[in-house]
Amino acid sequence: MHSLLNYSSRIKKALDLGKPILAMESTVLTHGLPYPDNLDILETLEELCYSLEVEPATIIVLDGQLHIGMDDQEKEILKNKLQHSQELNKFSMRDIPYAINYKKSGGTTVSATMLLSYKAGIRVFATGGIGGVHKSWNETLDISSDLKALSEIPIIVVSAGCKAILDIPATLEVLESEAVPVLGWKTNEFPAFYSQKSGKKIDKIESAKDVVNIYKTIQKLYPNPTGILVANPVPEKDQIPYKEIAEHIIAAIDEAKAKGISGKELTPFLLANLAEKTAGKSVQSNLALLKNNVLIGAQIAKELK
Ligand code: PSU
Ligand code: MN
Repeated sequence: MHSLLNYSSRIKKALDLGKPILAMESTVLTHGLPYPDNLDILETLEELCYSLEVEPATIIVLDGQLHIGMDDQEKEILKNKLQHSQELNKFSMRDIPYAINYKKSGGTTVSATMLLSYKAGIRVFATGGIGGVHKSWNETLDISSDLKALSEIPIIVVSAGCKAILDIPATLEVLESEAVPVLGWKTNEFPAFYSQKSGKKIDKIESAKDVVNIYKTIQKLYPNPTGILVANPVPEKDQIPYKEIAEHIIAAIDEAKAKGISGKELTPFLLANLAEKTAGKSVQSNLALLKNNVLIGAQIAKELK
């Protein structure tokens, strides 16, 4: 086992016994969802994993310690920090060494979670939506390191596509350039997070077995194996059609620009702003798609065995 990592007792056991494990990120808890929804969703998602006989490994950094799976003790620490608004950062891949050195706490983004999952020997991870190319990319060069991680770390990531706050066509172009397979779960259409459809076509897969076959082929074939993005649309009843959310997105981006918000603050700002503008509808949709991604991630975790 890796010396920089702290495994929860359940994950240690699951790894020893070769039980299926599904990794989950924690930025969605610290920055993606408003309080107090973020307190409950961790339990909800973990319960869902248990009901599917898969071990959830929520990945988080607390006081400079890298946690692979959270025991009750870590959950208490997180709850306390959330309830008392103590410092919780947003850590992407490059922030991890700094966080260890200065004993910082924070949620791990998709890129950091992919890195730590890989180090821990976990091969599949469920999130809400990945980061990607921001609409302002030609002025700001704001491209999430989630895309770099997908191009370099051989982990299967299940997400509801990427948020419509991003430049979706440009995000798909980068994934294509980097040779990252983008596979639609029973669909030919790349989903747009809150919405089932983005208008962009992708390759369709039908089962967890298909994903695992493709994953195994990549390990045999690529000189530097990439990750895989499994794009799983939000359930129809929980979606916010793009037409409905588009005006809010444009307004949120304008507000961010006026306030000079950029860098790692941008995504959390836009998400919080949309939650406000849609009177919580975007949060409901976010919760539903997270659960939906855990369902598929769990199937893939089982198939990997
Ligand atoms: N999707 C969500 N909520 C989130 C994020 C994605 O539904 O909070 C987070 C993820 O952790 C993702 C990060 O990795 O936003 C991307 O941030 P940035 O654009 O700064 O790379
Ligand atoms: Mn960014």
